[in-house]
Amino acid sequence: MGTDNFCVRKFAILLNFLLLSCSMKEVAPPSPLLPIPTQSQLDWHDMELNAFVHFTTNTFTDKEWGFGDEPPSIFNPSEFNAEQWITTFKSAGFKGVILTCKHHDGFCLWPSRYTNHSVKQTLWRDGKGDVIKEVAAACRKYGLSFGIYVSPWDRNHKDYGTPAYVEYYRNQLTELFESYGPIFEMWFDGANGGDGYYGGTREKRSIAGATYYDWPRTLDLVRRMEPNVIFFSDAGPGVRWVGNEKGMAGETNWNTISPDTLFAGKGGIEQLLNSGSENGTSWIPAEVDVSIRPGWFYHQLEDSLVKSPRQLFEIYLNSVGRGSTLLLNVPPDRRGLLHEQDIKSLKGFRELVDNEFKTNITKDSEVTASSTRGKNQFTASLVIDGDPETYWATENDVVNGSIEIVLKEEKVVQYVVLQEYLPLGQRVKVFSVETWTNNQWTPVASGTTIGHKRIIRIAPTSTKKIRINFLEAKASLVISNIEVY
Ligand code: FUL
Repeated sequence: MGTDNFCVRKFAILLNFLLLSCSMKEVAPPSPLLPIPTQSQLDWHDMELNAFVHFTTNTFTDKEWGFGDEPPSIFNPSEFNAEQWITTFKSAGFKGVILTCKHHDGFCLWPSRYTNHSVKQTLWRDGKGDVIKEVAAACRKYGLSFGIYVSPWDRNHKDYGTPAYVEYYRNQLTELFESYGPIFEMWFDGANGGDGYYGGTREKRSIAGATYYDWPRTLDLVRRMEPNVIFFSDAGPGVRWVGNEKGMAGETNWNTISPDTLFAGKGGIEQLLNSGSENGTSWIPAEVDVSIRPGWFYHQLEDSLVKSPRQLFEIYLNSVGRGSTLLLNVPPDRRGLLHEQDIKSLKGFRELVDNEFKTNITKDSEVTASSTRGKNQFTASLVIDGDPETYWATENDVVNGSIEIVLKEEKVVQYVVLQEYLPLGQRVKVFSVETWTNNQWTPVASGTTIGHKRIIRIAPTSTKKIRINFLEAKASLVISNIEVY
């Protein structure tokens, strides 16, 4: 072998090595765009579907808000069966359940040490029953997370409005968190109608919503018992109210908001809660609470008004499909069972979701991007690898770009699902979707925010190519998942 040849080979090897090490060189991932979610909030986002259960003396009085003077004895479900609730929820795809342990009327579904206004005073299970215990146990058995709603407003308690009541409320929380955990979410709403039974005084009591409950201390107390609990209230701090009870997250739905001037029950901030704020200082995503019936509690007269599978599906698109978690209320009836009509709707809803999202047609498609961060590490095809931990990213200063998906063969497209990689913060402000139709790119949808998940429904279109344009963002793009159905 001549010296020249040897030199050429050596040079080629060196070049190869350089090229290889260059292409393998890791670039740093994008820096997080603050504020970002905690791990518990990320887990909450992933749940997507939770069930809400309203059950108390109201179920037996046909009321929505009990006055607080209801005799406990009226609470007497004839066929109470927590497993029926939880198995129904599980087959409908729900991941967690939040139960009204105490609603505004003050009746406790567990035998609280701090009041007699509870299941203790009922004929149900000879006064030895405990709804919370049975529901929490069924949740554990079937792998659902358990959460509690404990109304701060208590129309039964004689001390409501004084510091003694706040002590009572905290004692009850301690009792619940110590006996029935793990508890994934705690719900405290801001309703405060004023009048009530209040130990027989039957008067109107007003409280200063921003200060009376001294929430920071209560939250500290609870966090010591359950460090990962998600607190729901209008102002969070875990998740916020979505601003309506219709099942509608904002088309623009930021997970960020500035909570300093918000408090549960403040009122007049519904629009802000619905959309969040692009430059909000805290990560407090919106939770969409809505009932499968007109009321939150069971009323026989509403048996014919249970939302249909189609209506529930629309709610799903407007909540989960807009980056929120859906908390769907399904109230048990006087038997202590979920009603047949509700079960039928839930079943139909599940079938609809499974059917509409049956086959993700991005499998084996070709994915390219307008630009990519580094070489291969954040490449475009990661958006279809099914791994939520990998993502396509752009360089730091690139705040727009597009992804093109070429399908294996022409197919009818109806839904495009987009997800941002939330551990690095929410970024996209404007996007659009195009399909390749009649030999040109044709706009089929546009939107604003994406967040945890955005489901875009388009008129059924036969196409082989889809392009998603991320037109404006707060920072470089970080897209973890794209699905097409
Ligand atoms: C509201 C309450 O007043 C309703 O009764 C229901 O519990 C709903 C989920 O929250 O604030």
